[in-house]
Amino acid sequence: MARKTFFCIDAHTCGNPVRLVAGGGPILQGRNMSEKRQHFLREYDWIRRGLMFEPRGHDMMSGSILYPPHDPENDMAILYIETSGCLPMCGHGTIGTVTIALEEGLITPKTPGQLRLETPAGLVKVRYTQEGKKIKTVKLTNVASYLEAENLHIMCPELGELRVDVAYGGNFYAIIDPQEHFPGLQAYTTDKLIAWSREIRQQMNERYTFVHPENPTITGLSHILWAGDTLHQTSTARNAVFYGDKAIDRSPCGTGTSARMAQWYAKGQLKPGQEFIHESYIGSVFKGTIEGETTVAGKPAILPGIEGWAMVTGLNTIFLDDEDPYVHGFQV
Ligand code: PYC
Repeated sequence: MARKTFFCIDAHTCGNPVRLVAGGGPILQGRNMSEKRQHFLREYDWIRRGLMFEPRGHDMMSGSILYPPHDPENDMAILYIETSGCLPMCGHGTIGTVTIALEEGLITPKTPGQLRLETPAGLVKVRYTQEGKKIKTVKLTNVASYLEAENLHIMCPELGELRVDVAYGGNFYAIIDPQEHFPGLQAYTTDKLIAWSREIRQQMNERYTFVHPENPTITGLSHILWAGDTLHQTSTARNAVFYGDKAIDRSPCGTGTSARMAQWYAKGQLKPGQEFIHESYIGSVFKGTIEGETTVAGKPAILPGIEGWAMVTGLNTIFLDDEDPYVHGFQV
């Protein structure tokens, strides 16, 4: 019998789960997190599937594994694991991971109140606030985010032809604003949004190629962001972000918020100094800001600031046992 044990700490960021693997993660080869991600995908993806999919996880499950930084100036390095795969970057995952790591004493920041994190998509800087042992807010400055393409057209079952923009915020997003054609998000059930998203993602990836111009390991459109009416008057916009095969993000989605801000910025609808309060499908909120302006392969880009909060929910020691027919998880 071979049984692997993973010591996990669970949390949620504004409603979306984060499972931090604090012990039991594999030793990975690579000079940076992008290379380590490739090694993980080649040899250890069974760990992701076992810890994220049913029966140990569920459709929305998302998590991370911590590694020592490659550059001694930085505080830690993060690998993201999720039902959707091994993301280059995950915003809600970062907010949850930072909260867990600080509250549970997994890291000691070089500078109190600040962290420098190596992610597969690049360096992410963090500022956090604390009351006693509790982390109250985590604000990350994400990787450069930009509008990749606009006014693409795609056929959606039932909704017909839709206009789609594609933006990068650490992952590639198709951004669809159904209000241009139909009433707001509340008009659709999650089952419909999920089924349409799966179909649209497949069509988009068959028809177009998405590769990050500065990191060719970041490829493919993985997420669909449906824009919609806000629930609260104080919010700027609301979304339902689809990922994996059956997930709608319960948080406002950090990389999705970054992509949406980059889209608005490129169209002149968002300027440095303006806040972008982004609501999730369940009404939880991230505060978005523009922390810097830059370019990616000649395209105007921003460094999005994303602020949110997370709550640690418990400790979870998980076994992956070879005798279990569902050791590597399943999806229905
Ligand atoms: O917060 O970036 C995010 C994210 C990606 C997938 C789910 N959440």
